Formats: sequence, C-alpha cells, structure tokens
Amino acid sequence: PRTPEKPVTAFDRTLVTAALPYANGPIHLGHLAGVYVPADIYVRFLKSQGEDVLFICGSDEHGVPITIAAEQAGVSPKELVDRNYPMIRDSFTALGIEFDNYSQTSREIHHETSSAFFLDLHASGVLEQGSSLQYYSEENDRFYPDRYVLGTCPNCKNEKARGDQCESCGSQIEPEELIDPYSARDGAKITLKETTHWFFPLGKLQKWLQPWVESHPEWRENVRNYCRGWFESGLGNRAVTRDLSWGVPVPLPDHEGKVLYVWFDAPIGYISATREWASEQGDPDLWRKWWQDDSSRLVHFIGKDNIVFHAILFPAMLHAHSEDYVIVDNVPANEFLNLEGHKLSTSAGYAVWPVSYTHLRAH
Ligand code: B3M
Ligand code: ZN
Repeated sequence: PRTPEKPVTAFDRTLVTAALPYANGPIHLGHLAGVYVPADIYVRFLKSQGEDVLFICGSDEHGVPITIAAEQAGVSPKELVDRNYPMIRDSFTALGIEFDNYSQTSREIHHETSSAFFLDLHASGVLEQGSSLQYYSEENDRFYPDRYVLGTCPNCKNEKARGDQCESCGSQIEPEELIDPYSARDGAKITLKETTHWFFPLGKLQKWLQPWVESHPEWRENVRNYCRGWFESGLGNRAVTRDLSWGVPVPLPDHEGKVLYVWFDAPIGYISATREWASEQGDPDLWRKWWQDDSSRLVHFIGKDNIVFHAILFPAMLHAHSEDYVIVDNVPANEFLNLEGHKLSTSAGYAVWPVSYTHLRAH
C-alpha cells in the first residue's frame, strides 16, 4: 500500500479482528449488523487511506453446545463443525465481507497455539490450581456443565432452576445449593464430585487492568462502563479448564478428560488464524509482526455480550504471557439488533438469515 500522506493512525499497521462466530449454526442479520459489517467498513476505510491492514476471523468450534448439537445430529463434533464451516464462510463471501483468513479453532494450528499459550502461563507460575465441586453422574460416569443440570431453586423453590442460575428469581446458584439436581438431557441423577482445575488470576491482574482501561478515554462509553462495573465488584480468578471431551486437551500429564475452557482458547484463535495466514504467505514468522511488534495496532469488533472477554480476560492473558504481545487498542462493541422488539437468536431460530439477502443480491 502507498504511504499515507496523512496517516489515520499513529501505527504502522492495524490488525482488525471480528468475533469468531460460534459454529452451532448459520450467522444471521444480528451478527452482521453488530460485528461483521462494521468491521468490514472499518477495514475498507483504512485500506482506502493506504494503511496496512490485516482482517482476521474464523469459526469458534469448541464448547458444550457443539457437543450437544453433534449428539443430536448423530455425528462427531468435528464432523458437525466441518459441516457448518463452509456454510458460514460462504455467507461472508457472498455478502462481500473479505477476511484475509477465516479459520477454525478445531484445526491443528490452533490446538498447537493455544496449548503453547497455556503451557507458557503454566511454566511461569501464572496459573493456580484449585478444586471445586462439579455436577457429576455416577450412572454415566461424566461431569455435567452447569447449564445442563436442572433442580429446585434454594431461593424461590422453582423446580426448573438451571445449575448456575434460576430464571424465575434471577439468583446465581452454586452447585452445592441446587436441590435434587438431575440432568436436563437424560434425567440422570446428579451428585457432586470434587474436580481440580487451573485458574487464571484475574483478581491479581486487576491492578494492571483498571488503569489500563482508564488510559483509553477514547473507548466507547458502553465498553468503559461495563468494565468499571466488573472492577467495582472486584475481579475473581477464573477457571480456564473444564471436564469435557471436546476441546483443546489440557497439555499436561494426568489431565485426561480435561480441556481448555472455550473462552480461554477462542480469543487465542485470532493468533492461530494469523499464524495460519502467515504460513500461507510462505513466511510462518510473519504473524509476529502483527502480534509482537510495538508499531502494530489491534482492534476487536464484537457484540456487547463479549466485552468482558475482549476488554478484560484476553488483554490480561496477553499481558501475563512471558513474551510481549500487542494488546488491544480499541474494542468497538455494539448493542444487539432487535427484530420486532425481540433479540435475534440462532438457537431459537428467530432471525433473518443471510440466504434471504444473498439471494436478493443475486437478482
Ligand atoms: N463465539 C461469540 C458468540 O458466538 C463468541 C466469540 C468468540 S471471539 C473470540 O457469542
Ligand atoms: Zn429461584
């Protein structure tokens, strides 16, 4: 690109990421309006000004909803995400949204990148081990994620309270509080079992995070206020591993059945996708220019429900890594688009799907 006469940014290059869409179904108008179209406009603007830009995205393919959807479809989780991947990628292409790379978090390069990231934090003593009680079924010999367990709310006695929260009275529920828990999937009786996990010390990092967020008065008010809310209640340590079979296996001995928490591995997906792009350029080390050079700028386009992960957790993870990483410079987060007064939802099937307008566009 030409050297801009009047640079738009004070940096040599800008890496723009758009939230990795969850691979459990097609993207809809809400995603496009909130994240992908604004990111694409910004990228086109920077390019038009002669700025050096890289635009990165990919499918977020781990987490429990994927395993459930795969079970229901009678295929493996990998088959399910590989089936959804081209559909999502092609709708972006059909809409004229052109990423430099659209990757997948189930790929080898991502497993490698996120395992190495975890091991770096582990080796430098950043991660702390702790144990907690988790929902478990003796009968099925497996742990159950909080949101797939039902029981009676200790507070209002609603009999269909979820393992982590009661939707009737809104109270948060700890595993040892839920009365008569059972599996929402197969009715199996649930007990509690102690399990050991690795925790990321967000609490300790608050003293770095808070002044860092305050050093960005140019961020949107919604993002700053949201972060302030978290700081006021005090950040706690976050478990970054889970008892599941689908995900990036915890790369330590004696950790069978444990994977990285999906919100730990997913943002690292931005790095993996950049590495994959660099390899495709024939220069595997080229990713470092975008992620480890002070003259690079990072911008995350996201929906507002992802603020805590992009403005707090991921920056803290990058800061804690033993190598120097570029930390996000701005987090443009949009509100949700509503359709006749209701939030759009993939799982509820309430949305406008891209096929409706790519079809129109073709005619
Ligand atoms: N997959 C967004 C979502 O589907 C989530 C974003 C990950 S970005 C690292 O709600
Ligand atoms: Zn309740």
